[in-house]
Amino acid sequence: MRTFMYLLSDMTKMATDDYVGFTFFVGSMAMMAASAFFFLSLNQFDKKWRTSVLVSGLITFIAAVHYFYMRDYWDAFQESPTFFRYVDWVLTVPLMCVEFFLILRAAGAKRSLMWRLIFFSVIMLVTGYFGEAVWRDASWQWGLISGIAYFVIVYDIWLGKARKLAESAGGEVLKAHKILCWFVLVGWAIYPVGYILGTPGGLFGIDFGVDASFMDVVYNIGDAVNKIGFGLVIYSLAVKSSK
Ligand SMILES: *C/C=C(C)/C=C/C=C(C)/C=C/C1=C(C)CCCC1(C)C
Repeated sequence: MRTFMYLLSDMTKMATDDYVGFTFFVGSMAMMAASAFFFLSLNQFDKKWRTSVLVSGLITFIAAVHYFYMRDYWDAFQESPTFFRYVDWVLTVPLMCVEFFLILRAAGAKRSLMWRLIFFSVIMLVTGYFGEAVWRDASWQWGLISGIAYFVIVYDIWLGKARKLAESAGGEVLKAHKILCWFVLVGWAIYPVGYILGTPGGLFGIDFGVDASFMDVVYNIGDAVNKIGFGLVIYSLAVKSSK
């Protein structure tokens, strides 16, 4: 409730050029709306699809809660809420990996595939956090390790085991898998771009001199597109497969 009061009382005070504050605000509302949408739709699906849509709702809901905090933090300190940002990601990105497992489970996906994706996503995020918040002097080295972990995930879903399972599943599952793969390849690539531009020296020591708050705008737009979009792909797969 406190958060909501803050949001209301600050709305009129928010500067018109505060793009970070604005995107935090819009982001939190979009994540909330998406969560309500996913949760309330659950009953219309066959049982085996409910978990997938439930996880979509959990992803946007966890993000919404973090967005309320991040918006307050930004409002109070005019500083990037990097810690909350990464806590949000470390909870939601592994859940996105779980989604790949859930849609491929009927085709025979093993838990080991899920844990492998989760493992690399955690490595990607923890090393990214080190480079962005802890050892900024070594930001490109940490960013590089993070990038390698990211490519392992991209490889697994595009060309590795997950791809083979999607092909053997065929039909709507294969279609959905392909769209999710594009989200990971293109939608997720927004984040390293934000990191490179917003963290001094983020790319082999090059300083792009971009204001750090720029990174927040990039991450906020990326989150909305990726989390809600990802969820909608799962939702539409569940709709089509439940008839
Ligand atoms: C909902 C949140 C999502 C989908 C967040 C995804 C984040 C990434 C794919 C971050 C990747 C990074 C790199 C590949 C290198 C630089 C450091 C990171 C953490 C920004």
